[in-house]
Amino acid sequence: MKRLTGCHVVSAVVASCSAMCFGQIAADAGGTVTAMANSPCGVSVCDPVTTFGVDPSLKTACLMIQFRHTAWRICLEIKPVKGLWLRQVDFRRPGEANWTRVIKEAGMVDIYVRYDENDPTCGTDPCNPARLYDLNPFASMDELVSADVGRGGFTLAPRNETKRMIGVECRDRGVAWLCKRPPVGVDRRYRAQEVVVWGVSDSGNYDAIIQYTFREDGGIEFRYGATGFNGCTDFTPHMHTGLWHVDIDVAGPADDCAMESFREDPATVSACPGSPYVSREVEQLYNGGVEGALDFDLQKFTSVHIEDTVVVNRHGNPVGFEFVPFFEGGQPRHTGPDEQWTLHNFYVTKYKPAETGYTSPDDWQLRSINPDNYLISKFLADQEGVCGEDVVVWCVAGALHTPTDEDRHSTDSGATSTGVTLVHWSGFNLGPHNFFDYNPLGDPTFLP
Ligand SMILES: [Cu+2]
Repeated sequence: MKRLTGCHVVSAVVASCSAMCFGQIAADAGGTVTAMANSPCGVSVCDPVTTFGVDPSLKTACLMIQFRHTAWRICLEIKPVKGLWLRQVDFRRPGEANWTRVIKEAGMVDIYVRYDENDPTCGTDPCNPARLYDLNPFASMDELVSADVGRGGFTLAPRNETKRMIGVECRDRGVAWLCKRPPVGVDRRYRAQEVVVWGVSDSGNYDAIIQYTFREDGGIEFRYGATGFNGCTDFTPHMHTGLWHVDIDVAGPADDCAMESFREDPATVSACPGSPYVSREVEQLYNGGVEGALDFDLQKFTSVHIEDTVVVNRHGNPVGFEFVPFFEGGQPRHTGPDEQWTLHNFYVTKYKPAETGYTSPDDWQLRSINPDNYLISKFLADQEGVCGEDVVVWCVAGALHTPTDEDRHSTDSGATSTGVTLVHWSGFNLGPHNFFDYNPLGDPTFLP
Protein backbone atom coordinates (compact mmCIF):
# COMPACT_ATOMS: atom_id res chain seq x y z
CA MET A 1 0.00 0.00 0.00
CA LYS A 2 1.15 3.49 -0.75
CA ARG A 3 1.73 5.21 2.56
CA LEU A 4 0.50 8.69 3.35
CA THR A 5 2.23 10.89 5.84
CA GLY A 6 0.48 10.55 9.16
CA CYS A 7 -1.29 7.30 8.32
CA HIS A 8 -0.81 4.25 10.44
CA VAL A 9 -1.16 0.97 8.65
CA VAL A 10 -2.50 -1.72 10.87
CA SER A 11 -0.55 -4.63 12.19
CA ALA A 12 -1.86 -8.14 12.20
CA VAL A 13 -3.68 -9.85 15.03
CA VAL A 14 -4.76 -13.20 13.68
CA ALA A 15 -4.73 -15.50 16.68
CA SER A 16 -7.16 -18.41 16.28
CA CYS A 17 -8.17 -17.12 12.90
CA SER A 18 -8.54 -19.67 10.16
CA ALA A 19 -7.24 -19.11 6.67
CA MET A 20 -10.81 -18.51 5.58
CA CYS A 21 -11.48 -15.41 7.62
CA PHE A 22 -10.60 -11.82 6.92
CA GLY A 23 -8.49 -11.56 10.00
CA GLN A 24 -9.23 -10.15 13.39
CA ILE A 25 -9.04 -6.65 14.59
CA ALA A 26 -6.90 -5.29 17.34
CA ALA A 27 -8.58 -3.31 20.07
CA ASP A 28 -6.42 -0.38 21.08
CA ALA A 29 -6.36 3.04 22.65
CA GLY A 30 -8.70 5.64 21.25
CA GLY A 31 -8.16 7.10 17.86
CA THR A 32 -4.76 5.74 17.02
CA VAL A 33 -4.16 2.40 15.43
CA THR A 34 -6.31 -0.52 14.59
CA ALA A 35 -6.00 -3.68 12.61
CA MET A 36 -7.68 -5.24 9.66
CA ALA A 37 -5.13 -7.93 9.29
CA ASN A 38 -5.37 -10.02 6.13
CA SER A 39 -8.23 -7.82 5.03
CA PRO A 40 -8.58 -7.24 1.28
CA CYS A 41 -9.71 -3.70 2.11
CA GLY A 42 -6.37 -2.50 3.49
CA VAL A 43 -7.51 0.21 5.89
CA SER A 44 -5.16 2.72 7.48
CA VAL A 45 -6.07 5.23 10.14
CA CYS A 46 -4.64 8.66 9.34
CA ASP A 47 -4.11 11.71 11.47
CA PRO A 48 -6.66 14.34 10.39
CA VAL A 49 -4.40 17.31 11.06
CA THR A 50 -1.08 16.20 9.59
CA THR A 51 -2.53 14.21 6.69
CA PHE A 52 -5.52 16.29 5.67
CA GLY A 53 -5.04 19.67 7.33
CA VAL A 54 -8.36 19.43 9.16
CA ASP A 55 -9.09 22.00 11.88
CA PRO A 56 -7.46 20.45 15.00
CA SER A 57 -10.36 21.50 17.23
CA LEU A 58 -12.85 19.23 15.46
CA LYS A 59 -13.82 15.67 16.33
CA THR A 60 -12.49 14.01 13.21
CA ALA A 61 -10.99 10.72 12.09
CA CYS A 62 -9.51 9.92 8.70
CA LEU A 63 -9.07 6.64 6.85
CA MET A 64 -7.28 5.48 3.78
CA ILE A 65 -8.87 2.47 2.12
CA GLN A 66 -6.75 0.61 -0.41
CA PHE A 67 -8.55 -1.96 -2.54
CA ARG A 68 -6.86 -4.03 -5.21
CA HIS A 69 -7.27 -1.42 -7.95
CA THR A 70 -8.83 1.65 -6.39
CA ALA A 71 -8.55 3.65 -3.16
CA TRP A 72 -10.49 6.08 -1.01
CA ARG A 73 -9.26 8.57 1.49
CA ILE A 74 -11.94 9.99 3.71
CA CYS A 75 -12.40 12.02 6.84
CA LEU A 76 -15.29 11.65 9.24
CA GLU A 77 -16.53 14.24 11.67
CA ILE A 78 -18.72 13.89 14.73
CA LYS A 79 -20.88 17.00 14.72
CA PRO A 80 -22.50 18.26 17.92
CA VAL A 81 -26.05 18.13 16.56
CA LYS A 82 -25.94 16.24 13.26
CA GLY A 83 -23.87 13.20 14.25
CA LEU A 84 -21.55 11.34 11.88
CA TRP A 85 -20.65 13.30 8.72
CA LEU A 86 -18.24 12.87 5.84
CA ARG A 87 -15.74 15.47 4.79
CA GLN A 88 -12.94 15.52 2.24
CA VAL A 89 -13.73 12.35 0.34
CA ASP A 90 -11.21 11.60 -2.40
CA PHE A 91 -10.92 8.67 -4.79
CA ARG A 92 -8.01 7.22 -6.71
CA ARG A 93 -8.65 5.46 -10.01
CA PRO A 94 -6.69 2.41 -11.17
CA GLY A 95 -3.19 3.22 -12.29
CA GLU A 96 -3.34 6.85 -11.16
CA ALA A 97 -1.12 8.52 -8.61
CA ASN A 98 -3.39 11.51 -8.03
CA TRP A 99 -6.50 11.70 -5.91
CA THR A 100 -9.74 13.16 -7.28
CA ARG A 101 -12.05 15.05 -4.96
CA VAL A 102 -15.60 13.69 -4.87
CA ILE A 103 -17.20 15.23 -1.76
CA LYS A 104 -16.37 18.27 0.32
CA GLU A 105 -18.93 17.56 3.03
CA ALA A 106 -21.96 15.26 3.34
CA GLY A 107 -24.28 13.85 5.95
CA MET A 108 -27.73 13.77 7.49
CA VAL A 109 -29.35 17.13 8.07
CA ASP A 110 -32.43 15.83 9.84
CA ILE A 111 -34.24 12.69 10.87
CA TYR A 112 -37.97 13.33 10.86
CA VAL A 113 -40.16 10.84 12.71
CA ARG A 114 -43.72 11.60 11.78
CA TYR A 115 -46.59 9.57 13.17
CA ASP A 116 -49.91 8.76 11.59
CA GLU A 117 -53.14 9.48 13.44
CA ASN A 118 -52.37 8.77 17.09
CA ASP A 119 -53.78 5.91 19.11
CA PRO A 120 -56.05 7.60 21.69
CA THR A 121 -55.45 4.77 24.17
CA CYS A 122 -52.01 6.30 24.71
CA GLY A 123 -53.62 9.44 26.09
CA THR A 124 -52.59 11.54 23.11
CA ASP A 125 -54.60 13.69 20.77
CA PRO A 126 -55.28 11.58 17.67
CA CYS A 127 -55.42 14.69 15.50
CA ASN A 128 -52.07 16.03 16.63
CA PRO A 129 -49.67 13.13 16.20
CA ALA A 130 -46.06 13.28 17.27
CA ARG A 131 -43.65 14.98 14.86
CA LEU A 132 -40.11 14.56 16.10
CA TYR A 133 -36.76 15.67 14.74
CA ASP A 134 -34.27 13.13 16.08
CA LEU A 135 -31.02 14.92 15.16
CA ASN A 136 -31.25 17.61 17.80
CA PRO A 137 -29.06 19.07 20.55
CA PHE A 138 -30.30 16.39 22.96
CA ALA A 139 -29.20 13.48 20.78
CA SER A 140 -25.71 12.08 21.24
CA MET A 141 -23.44 9.59 19.54
CA ASP A 142 -23.27 6.23 21.30
CA GLU A 143 -20.07 4.40 22.09
CA LEU A 144 -19.43 1.35 19.92
CA VAL A 145 -17.79 -1.82 21.23
CA SER A 146 -16.10 -4.65 19.36
CA ALA A 147 -19.28 -6.77 19.43
CA ASP A 148 -21.05 -4.07 17.43
CA VAL A 149 -18.73 -4.40 14.47
CA GLY A 150 -17.98 -8.09 14.80
CA ARG A 151 -15.33 -9.96 12.89
CA GLY A 152 -13.71 -7.95 10.16
CA GLY A 153 -14.25 -4.60 11.84
CA PHE A 154 -12.87 -2.20 14.40
CA THR A 155 -14.00 0.76 16.43
CA LEU A 156 -12.40 4.16 16.41
CA ALA A 157 -12.50 7.27 18.58
CA PRO A 158 -12.23 10.54 16.67
CA ARG A 159 -9.68 13.14 17.58
CA ASN A 160 -10.65 15.15 20.70
CA GLU A 161 -12.93 12.37 21.88
CA THR A 162 -12.33 9.35 24.14
CA LYS A 163 -15.47 7.42 23.17
CA ARG A 164 -15.21 5.07 20.21
CA MET A 165 -18.08 6.41 18.15
CA ILE A 166 -17.08 5.10 14.73
CA GLY A 167 -17.29 1.54 13.49
CA VAL A 168 -15.32 0.38 10.43
CA GLU A 169 -15.91 -2.94 8.69
CA CYS A 170 -14.58 -4.63 5.59
CA ARG A 171 -17.27 -6.69 3.87
CA ASP A 172 -17.42 -8.91 0.82
CA ARG A 173 -20.19 -7.54 -1.40
CA GLY A 174 -20.37 -10.51 -3.72
CA VAL A 175 -19.85 -10.85 -7.44
CA ALA A 176 -19.22 -7.49 -9.11
CA TRP A 177 -18.93 -9.01 -12.58
CA LEU A 178 -18.39 -12.39 -14.14
CA CYS A 179 -17.93 -13.75 -17.63
CA LYS A 180 -18.20 -17.43 -18.51
CA ARG A 181 -17.67 -18.55 -22.09
CA PRO A 182 -17.04 -22.30 -21.90
CA PRO A 183 -16.49 -22.77 -25.67
CA VAL A 184 -13.47 -20.46 -25.66
CA GLY A 185 -12.29 -21.15 -22.14
CA VAL A 186 -13.15 -17.78 -20.58
CA ASP A 187 -14.07 -18.20 -16.90
CA ARG A 188 -13.60 -14.96 -14.96
CA ARG A 189 -15.19 -13.23 -12.03
CA TYR A 190 -14.52 -10.47 -9.53
CA ARG A 191 -15.72 -10.52 -5.95
CA ALA A 192 -15.73 -6.92 -4.77
CA GLN A 193 -15.11 -5.53 -1.32
CA GLU A 194 -16.51 -2.57 0.52
CA VAL A 195 -15.69 -0.67 3.70
CA VAL A 196 -18.66 0.30 5.85
CA VAL A 197 -18.23 3.22 8.24
CA TRP A 198 -20.98 3.84 10.75
CA GLY A 199 -22.07 5.39 14.01
CA VAL A 200 -25.20 5.61 16.17
CA SER A 201 -27.05 8.79 17.02
CA ASP A 202 -29.13 8.12 20.13
CA SER A 203 -32.23 10.23 20.60
CA GLY A 204 -33.88 8.22 23.38
CA ASN A 205 -35.88 5.13 22.59
CA TYR A 206 -34.64 5.17 19.00
CA ASP A 207 -31.10 4.54 17.82
CA ALA A 208 -30.27 5.94 14.40
CA ILE A 209 -27.53 4.07 12.54
CA ILE A 210 -25.83 6.53 10.21
CA GLN A 211 -23.80 4.55 7.72
CA TYR A 212 -21.57 5.22 4.72
CA THR A 213 -20.33 2.40 2.52
CA PHE A 214 -17.30 2.97 0.31
CA ARG A 215 -17.30 0.58 -2.58
CA GLU A 216 -14.41 -0.73 -4.54
CA ASP A 217 -16.14 0.36 -7.77
CA GLY A 218 -16.26 4.03 -6.81
CA GLY A 219 -19.76 4.05 -5.31
CA ILE A 220 -20.85 5.36 -1.92
CA GLU A 221 -24.00 4.18 -0.17
CA PHE A 222 -25.68 6.56 2.27
CA ARG A 223 -27.91 4.80 4.79
CA TYR A 224 -30.03 5.64 7.80
CA GLY A 225 -31.19 2.66 9.86
CA ALA A 226 -33.87 3.18 12.50
CA THR A 227 -33.88 0.69 15.37
CA GLY A 228 -34.55 0.79 19.14
CA PHE A 229 -37.83 0.27 20.89
CA ASN A 230 -41.43 1.41 20.75
CA GLY A 231 -43.50 2.93 23.50
CA CYS A 232 -47.29 2.88 23.45
CA THR A 233 -47.54 5.76 21.00
CA ASP A 234 -44.82 4.24 18.88
CA PHE A 235 -47.11 1.35 17.99
CA THR A 236 -48.74 3.93 15.79
CA PRO A 237 -47.40 3.60 12.24
CA HIS A 238 -44.84 6.27 11.48
CA MET A 239 -42.16 7.36 9.03
CA HIS A 240 -38.43 7.62 9.65
CA THR A 241 -37.38 10.17 7.07
CA GLY A 242 -33.88 11.39 6.39
CA LEU A 243 -32.85 14.66 4.79
CA TRP A 244 -29.32 14.40 3.43
CA HIS A 245 -26.91 17.08 2.25
CA VAL A 246 -24.12 16.28 -0.23
CA ASP A 247 -21.70 19.04 -1.14
CA ILE A 248 -20.35 17.17 -4.12
CA ASP A 249 -17.21 18.38 -5.84
CA VAL A 250 -16.60 16.32 -8.97
CA ALA A 251 -12.93 16.87 -9.83
CA GLY A 252 -12.96 19.96 -7.62
CA PRO A 253 -15.73 22.39 -6.66
CA ALA A 254 -15.83 24.51 -9.81
CA ASP A 255 -17.60 23.86 -13.10
CA ASP A 256 -20.10 21.24 -12.00
CA CYS A 257 -23.37 20.82 -13.82
CA ALA A 258 -26.54 19.18 -12.47
CA MET A 259 -28.25 16.87 -14.97
CA GLU A 260 -31.41 14.79 -14.73
CA SER A 261 -32.16 11.64 -16.65
CA PHE A 262 -35.14 9.37 -17.06
CA ARG A 263 -36.49 6.66 -19.28
CA GLU A 264 -39.31 7.38 -21.71
CA ASP A 265 -41.34 4.37 -22.82
CA PRO A 266 -42.62 4.60 -25.48
CA ALA A 267 -40.41 7.31 -26.89
CA THR A 268 -42.11 10.56 -27.89
CA VAL A 269 -39.18 11.40 -30.13
CA SER A 270 -37.56 8.62 -32.14
CA ALA A 271 -36.62 7.46 -35.62
CA CYS A 272 -39.69 5.21 -35.54
CA PRO A 273 -42.60 7.51 -34.67
CA GLY A 274 -45.62 5.70 -33.35
CA SER A 275 -43.87 2.43 -32.58
CA PRO A 276 -44.90 1.17 -29.14
CA TYR A 277 -41.68 -0.86 -28.97
CA VAL A 278 -39.21 2.02 -29.13
CA SER A 279 -38.03 3.66 -25.90
CA ARG A 280 -35.36 6.22 -25.16
CA GLU A 281 -33.27 7.54 -22.34
CA VAL A 282 -33.55 11.28 -21.85
CA GLU A 283 -30.70 13.28 -20.35
CA GLN A 284 -31.14 17.00 -19.86
CA LEU A 285 -30.23 19.93 -17.66
CA TYR A 286 -31.60 19.56 -14.16
CA ASN A 287 -34.74 21.68 -13.78
CA GLY A 288 -33.81 23.69 -16.86
CA GLY A 289 -30.43 24.55 -15.35
CA VAL A 290 -31.61 26.30 -12.20
CA GLU A 291 -32.11 25.46 -8.54
CA GLY A 292 -35.21 23.41 -7.84
CA ALA A 293 -36.81 20.11 -6.87
CA LEU A 294 -37.19 16.80 -8.68
CA ASP A 295 -39.41 13.81 -7.97
CA PHE A 296 -38.23 10.28 -8.35
CA ASP A 297 -40.46 8.18 -10.60
CA LEU A 298 -40.00 4.44 -10.17
CA GLN A 299 -41.30 3.69 -13.67
CA LYS A 300 -38.97 6.20 -15.27
CA PHE A 301 -35.80 5.34 -13.36
CA THR A 302 -35.27 9.00 -12.58
CA SER A 303 -31.78 9.97 -11.49
CA VAL A 304 -29.72 13.08 -10.90
CA HIS A 305 -26.11 13.26 -11.88
CA ILE A 306 -23.49 15.90 -11.40
CA GLU A 307 -20.88 16.16 -14.13
CA ASP A 308 -17.88 18.36 -14.64
CA THR A 309 -18.15 20.84 -17.53
CA VAL A 310 -14.38 20.88 -18.09
CA VAL A 311 -12.88 17.52 -17.12
CA VAL A 312 -13.67 14.68 -19.50
CA ASN A 313 -12.53 11.08 -19.55
CA ARG A 314 -10.51 9.44 -22.34
CA HIS A 315 -13.68 8.98 -24.38
CA GLY A 316 -14.55 12.66 -24.21
CA ASN A 317 -17.41 12.18 -21.74
CA PRO A 318 -17.72 14.54 -18.76
CA VAL A 319 -16.70 12.83 -15.52
CA GLY A 320 -19.52 12.67 -13.01
CA PHE A 321 -21.39 10.98 -10.19
CA GLU A 322 -25.01 9.87 -10.15
CA PHE A 323 -27.58 9.91 -7.32
CA VAL A 324 -30.02 6.99 -7.28
CA PRO A 325 -32.60 6.26 -4.54
CA PHE A 326 -32.21 3.11 -2.47
CA PHE A 327 -35.28 0.95 -2.87
CA GLU A 328 -35.58 -0.77 0.49
CA GLY A 329 -36.83 2.55 1.86
CA GLY A 330 -39.39 4.79 0.24
CA GLN A 331 -40.37 8.27 -0.78
CA PRO A 332 -42.29 9.96 2.03
CA ARG A 333 -44.72 12.78 1.40
CA HIS A 334 -46.36 14.91 4.08
CA THR A 335 -48.72 17.79 3.58
CA GLY A 336 -48.44 19.93 6.71
CA PRO A 337 -47.53 23.61 6.42
CA ASP A 338 -44.05 22.94 7.81
CA GLU A 339 -43.49 19.78 5.79
CA GLN A 340 -42.98 21.16 2.30
CA TRP A 341 -39.44 19.79 2.19
CA THR A 342 -40.85 16.24 2.22
CA LEU A 343 -42.72 16.76 -1.05
CA HIS A 344 -39.79 15.96 -3.35
CA ASN A 345 -36.88 13.53 -3.49
CA PHE A 346 -34.08 15.73 -4.79
CA TYR A 347 -33.17 19.36 -4.41
CA VAL A 348 -30.13 20.92 -6.10
CA THR A 349 -28.78 24.26 -4.94
CA LYS A 350 -25.82 26.40 -5.88
CA TYR A 351 -23.08 26.31 -3.25
CA LYS A 352 -22.83 29.46 -1.18
CA PRO A 353 -20.88 29.84 2.08
CA ALA A 354 -23.93 31.39 3.77
CA GLU A 355 -25.91 28.23 2.98
CA THR A 356 -23.48 25.72 4.50
CA GLY A 357 -25.26 25.90 7.82
CA TYR A 358 -22.66 27.50 10.04
CA THR A 359 -23.70 31.13 10.07
CA SER A 360 -26.81 32.75 11.53
CA PRO A 361 -29.65 32.92 10.71
CA ASP A 362 -29.46 29.77 8.56
CA ASP A 363 -27.15 27.86 10.90
CA TRP A 364 -28.92 24.56 10.32
CA GLN A 365 -25.70 22.63 11.13
CA LEU A 366 -25.66 23.99 14.67
CA ARG A 367 -29.28 23.71 15.76
CA SER A 368 -32.68 22.38 14.73
CA ILE A 369 -34.34 24.54 12.10
CA ASN A 370 -37.27 23.37 10.02
CA PRO A 371 -35.88 22.84 6.49
CA ASP A 372 -38.83 24.77 5.06
CA ASN A 373 -37.40 27.87 6.72
CA TYR A 374 -34.06 27.80 4.89
CA LEU A 375 -33.87 25.16 2.14
CA ILE A 376 -37.31 25.72 0.63
CA SER A 377 -38.03 29.37 1.38
CA LYS A 378 -34.50 30.74 0.88
CA PHE A 379 -31.91 28.51 -0.78
CA LEU A 380 -34.18 27.36 -3.63
CA ALA A 381 -36.31 30.45 -3.94
CA ASP A 382 -33.86 32.57 -5.91
CA GLN A 383 -33.48 29.89 -8.63
CA GLU A 384 -29.79 30.41 -9.24
CA GLY A 385 -28.00 28.46 -11.94
CA VAL A 386 -26.76 24.93 -11.19
CA CYS A 387 -24.71 24.31 -14.33
CA GLY A 388 -21.11 25.48 -14.50
CA GLU A 389 -21.20 26.14 -10.75
CA ASP A 390 -20.33 24.50 -7.46
CA VAL A 391 -23.53 22.60 -6.62
CA VAL A 392 -25.06 20.87 -3.61
CA VAL A 393 -27.54 17.98 -3.70
CA TRP A 394 -30.13 17.39 -0.99
CA CYS A 395 -31.87 13.99 -0.91
CA VAL A 396 -35.01 12.93 0.94
CA ALA A 397 -35.49 9.23 1.70
CA GLY A 398 -37.47 7.45 4.37
CA ALA A 399 -38.72 4.16 5.72
CA LEU A 400 -42.27 3.34 6.77
CA HIS A 401 -42.45 1.59 10.12
CA THR A 402 -45.76 -0.11 10.74
CA PRO A 403 -45.11 -1.89 14.03
CA THR A 404 -46.03 -5.56 14.10
CA ASP A 405 -45.63 -8.30 16.64
CA GLU A 406 -42.07 -8.73 15.38
CA ASP A 407 -41.38 -5.57 17.34
CA ARG A 408 -42.26 -7.41 20.58
CA HIS A 409 -40.40 -9.51 23.14
CA SER A 410 -41.50 -13.11 23.70
CA THR A 411 -42.93 -12.34 27.16
CA ASP A 412 -45.03 -9.34 26.04
CA SER A 413 -48.80 -9.41 26.18
CA GLY A 414 -51.53 -6.86 25.54
CA ALA A 415 -50.33 -3.30 25.08
CA THR A 416 -47.06 -3.97 26.87
CA SER A 417 -44.06 -4.07 24.60
CA THR A 418 -40.50 -4.64 25.72
CA GLY A 419 -39.09 -5.82 22.42
CA VAL A 420 -36.54 -4.27 20.09
CA THR A 421 -37.39 -3.18 16.56
CA LEU A 422 -35.56 -4.57 13.56
CA VAL A 423 -33.61 -1.97 11.58
CA HIS A 424 -35.60 -0.05 8.95
CA TRP A 425 -33.22 1.21 6.28
CA SER A 426 -33.50 4.12 3.89
CA GLY A 427 -31.09 6.27 1.90
CA PHE A 428 -29.59 6.58 -1.56
CA ASN A 429 -26.56 5.59 -3.60
CA LEU A 430 -23.94 7.74 -5.27
CA GLY A 431 -22.18 6.03 -8.14
CA PRO A 432 -19.65 6.86 -10.86
CA HIS A 433 -20.98 8.19 -14.18
CA ASN A 434 -18.26 8.19 -16.85
CA PHE A 435 -15.83 8.78 -14.01
CA PHE A 436 -13.65 5.94 -15.29
CA ASP A 437 -12.32 5.14 -18.76
CA TYR A 438 -13.05 1.43 -18.31
CA ASN A 439 -14.32 -1.15 -15.82
CA PRO A 440 -12.22 -0.28 -12.76
CA LEU A 441 -12.47 -3.72 -11.17
CA GLY A 442 -9.65 -5.48 -12.94
CA ASP A 443 -10.28 -4.18 -16.50
CA PRO A 444 -11.89 -7.43 -17.70
CA THR A 445 -12.33 -8.51 -21.32
CA PHE A 446 -14.65 -11.13 -22.75
CA LEU A 447 -11.95 -12.14 -25.22
CA PRO A 448 -10.02 -15.35 -24.62
CU1 LIG B 1 -40.10 3.23 13.99
